[in-house]
Amino acid sequence: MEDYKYLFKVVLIGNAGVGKTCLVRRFTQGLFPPGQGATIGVDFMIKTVEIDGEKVKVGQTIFCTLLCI
Ligand SMILES: Nc1nc2c(ncn2[C@@H]2O[C@H](COP(=O)(O)OP(=O)(O)OP(=O)(O)O)[C@@H](O)[C@H]2O)c(=O)[nH]1
Ligand SMILES: [Mg+2]
Repeated sequence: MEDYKYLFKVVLIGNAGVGKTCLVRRFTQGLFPPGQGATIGVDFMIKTVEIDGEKVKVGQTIFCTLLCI
């Protein structure tokens, strides 16, 4: 059994270049990546936080660029 009580799956969608990857990396890794390149397709990042003594996993964050032809 995994070591968390709650799991939140977040889907982050937005126009290209609005800062989705930077926002998620700031949240999960605590850094603002310089020169962040465009994401092709989807990416996943996970972070576990503790709220009121309970472990909460914020995971399977998906951010993608939708290419419209
Ligand atoms: N000034 C400023 N620039 C930002 C901010 N967030 C992101 N950027 C810049 O905006 C550009 C795009 O950021 P990304 O996080 O790659 O944007 P994205 O939405 O993931 O882009 P795609 O993967 O192409 O869809 C990068 O050059 C970042 O450095 C912000 O809060 N302030
Ligand atoms: Mg991106």
